[in-house]
Amino acid sequence: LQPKYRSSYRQPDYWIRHTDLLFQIVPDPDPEAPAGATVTYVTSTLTVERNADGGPSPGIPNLELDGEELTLMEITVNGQPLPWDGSAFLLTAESDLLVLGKTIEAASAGKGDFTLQTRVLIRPESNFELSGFYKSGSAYCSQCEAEGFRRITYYLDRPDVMARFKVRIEAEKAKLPLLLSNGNKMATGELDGGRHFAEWEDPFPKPSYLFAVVAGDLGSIVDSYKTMSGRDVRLEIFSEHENVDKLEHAMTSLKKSMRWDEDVYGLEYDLDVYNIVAVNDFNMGAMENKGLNVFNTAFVLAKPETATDTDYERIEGVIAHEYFHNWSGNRVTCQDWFQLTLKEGLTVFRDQQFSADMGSAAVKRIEDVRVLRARQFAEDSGPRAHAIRPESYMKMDNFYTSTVYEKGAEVIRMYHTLLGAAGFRKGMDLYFARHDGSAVTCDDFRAAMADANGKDFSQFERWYLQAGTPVVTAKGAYDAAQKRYSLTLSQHTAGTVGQPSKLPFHIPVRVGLLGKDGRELVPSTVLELKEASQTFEFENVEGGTPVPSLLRGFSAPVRLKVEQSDEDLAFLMAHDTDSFNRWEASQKLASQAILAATEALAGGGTPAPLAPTTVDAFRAVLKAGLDDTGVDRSLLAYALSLPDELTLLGEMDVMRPVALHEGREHVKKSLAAALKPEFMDVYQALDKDVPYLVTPQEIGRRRMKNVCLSYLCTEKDAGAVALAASAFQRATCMTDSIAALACLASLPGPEKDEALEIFYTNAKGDPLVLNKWFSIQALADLPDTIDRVHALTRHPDFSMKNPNRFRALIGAFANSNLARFHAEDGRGYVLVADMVLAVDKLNPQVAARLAGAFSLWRKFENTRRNMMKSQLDRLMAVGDGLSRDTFEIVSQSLL
Ligand code: B3K
Ligand code: ZN
Repeated sequence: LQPKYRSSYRQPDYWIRHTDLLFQIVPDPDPEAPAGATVTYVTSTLTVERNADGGPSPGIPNLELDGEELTLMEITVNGQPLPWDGSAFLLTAESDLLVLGKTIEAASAGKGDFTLQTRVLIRPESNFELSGFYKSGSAYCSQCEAEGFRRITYYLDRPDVMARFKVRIEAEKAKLPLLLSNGNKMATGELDGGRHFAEWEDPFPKPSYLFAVVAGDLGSIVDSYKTMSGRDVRLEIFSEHENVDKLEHAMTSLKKSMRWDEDVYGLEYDLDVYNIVAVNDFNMGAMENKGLNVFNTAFVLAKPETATDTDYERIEGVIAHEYFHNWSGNRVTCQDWFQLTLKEGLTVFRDQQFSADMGSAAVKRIEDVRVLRARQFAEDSGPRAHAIRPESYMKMDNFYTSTVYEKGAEVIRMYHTLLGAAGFRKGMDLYFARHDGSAVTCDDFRAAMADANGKDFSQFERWYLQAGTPVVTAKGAYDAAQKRYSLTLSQHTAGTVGQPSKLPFHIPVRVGLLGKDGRELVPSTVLELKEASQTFEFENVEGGTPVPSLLRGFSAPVRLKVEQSDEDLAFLMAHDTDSFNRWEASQKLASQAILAATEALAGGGTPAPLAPTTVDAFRAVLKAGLDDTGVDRSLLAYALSLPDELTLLGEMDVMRPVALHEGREHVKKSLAAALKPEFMDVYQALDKDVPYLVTPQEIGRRRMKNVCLSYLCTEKDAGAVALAASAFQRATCMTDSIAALACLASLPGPEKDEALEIFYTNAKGDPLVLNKWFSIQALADLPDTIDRVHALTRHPDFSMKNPNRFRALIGAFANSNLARFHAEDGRGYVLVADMVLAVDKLNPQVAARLAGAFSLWRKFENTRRNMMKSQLDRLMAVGDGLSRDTFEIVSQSLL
């Protein structure tokens, strides 16, 4: 289990310039095989070329091709079959390589250029890892990023090897009428025995991770798009036939994305077709294969009865994300996998900008920061902390992390903040002009930003080198006589595993100053904090001590420490001109109250009553919700939503999840009690029976209404049950139905089980709706949640083979029901470790991700710390029986 290091990057000794593939899906020749079973033969013809200038090895070195779970049937060089006596090639079982040595020298007259053909047998039907070529439902599909192509054929499976691909697929026509691959369709035709074929050609050289192939019997919707230069692109989205009525939103989102990338970045689509295929079994959200995206159904299918507002928003975002990859990822790709954030951080930033433009920028920013704080801050504070450009990995799939993606996007956002929109665009233009068609590095991106703007980004490199979340401390002082306000900003980043000390980062801190009357005295300005500590002076500040509004829009991925009284926070909640910071003030006000209550409860005491300032501040938000003149109710809803438990846990020196849960419930109940009539008024005013529309106004209305409902259900009494049960019965869209069910599921009495049964029946087997049904129960705040989850693992609809279903139940429980996962008796830990072991045998990527639920064990109070550690030890003890993916996570967690 050798890790790979970023520092060991060398160019390959050989390039592959042309890759011709033949896929033959045929009946399984094994007489014992079940009826209808198939195997696939893949014949690959590669034009191999010696890397003349950059290849690290002298002479004619060995060619070592990656391969995993392949059965080699035939191999030829320049059309000549190679002998199988070990003299011409070598198959190394332990390292999964096909090695060609002396053969090359002879075949290429000492030049190193030749044609290699292999024919392998693969078994998509028993590929439960969902990497490589596999079956989902009745369709065959592929997932190659990061290193799945080697499970299809022997190859130089690394992103800097870019080839032109031609693909021919042959299959039984009746069962698999649809045959797709990347690029343009060149030919189709009939074959003997009811079989047919299709041939595809992708004119753009690409790395193997962007390859895709699909064969199935699917339905679709078709549309078209005229690009800014006037070319027509055929757009088609495929799904199982019964889901074709849920594709329209994805199509609309795709067309919006195409327009937006032209408008904002001048980037145009480059092929004549753009295909998207939705499959039910998928490890991640979606995949940006050139011209043929493959999506998890959860990120495509939507209709009001089956998808929530959040689903609609997420679909729009992910469709855009994969589309934007066509430039940031495909046209310009990564030199090696350590550079993953080059394409992912950049593309997440681009999809965030897009969603901001489609709806409300402030709402989008709040949603993104909530996720970053909950997930990425946690990752950064544990043993798996890594820089956005990691230094080593064992299994690349373990590095598709919140740090690489979401913090990576924050780093891109900081360029944007430091350069402004126009400067950032100049940098992007230069990046694409310099690197179109090549595989590059994060340093190349940074250089483009610097060179296009004449700006020094050398210190900025530390964001790529150092792990951990910086803590920025702010202290202000006002000199009334001089009318001068001085702001001292200091930064410190705690050591992380393997990186005990850190150098100061280059941090953009956007600030404004407000007068006591709410007027903006100093408008938003970006301070550049580069030293450990710096003081910034603001002159001519009139009207007494101002209230600073710091880190506006969350201008850097840091934790801000600043003394703010409840009064200042209430003031900012009401008056800050920066919408994000109005929300931020509400969160800080709530956090302070929750953490104080938690401390009291953990010490066996009773929490103090809520400060009247806090109650009044929340009352004002509720009152604003009654205003019908265009207020953004999503913003209000988020201001009313208390910070989530994972974020709050990260604020505690010693993590006490159950006390925290109780502290948070205490604050929520207190607010609900103090403002019951106000919550009820808003709830009733917004509880309208109107047609379902996915507009920011309507989403905001539902969001605010449902937040009120959740407050009104915190006191677990008969009134709450009646309210939630009625909301559930009256719901006419999934958003309202799931919001009501989520409340009901944590309340006592038989109503919840009745509602769950109705929900289950109404789902009529729809997999995405059933996922919600499982999640709601895993997230419930009930004394017997763990027993219910146990029982659900034996439910006929539960499956370890479907990642969505598995995560809906087990992932939700382990990552989002902290009080139950971390329950005193340790049963939550045992259950999750059991599940890691069970799923690891089928799907290591899914298992490894779940195992991450234990990684912060050192930060918990003693009892839990020991119990979590013993589950990690138990996983470690499996030894060779553990997948490399899970081994990497478990062993790192123990560091
Ligand atoms: N690039 C893919 C992720 C592939 C994950 C491989 N384990 C999706 C995306 O970020 O767009
Ligand atoms: Zn991506």
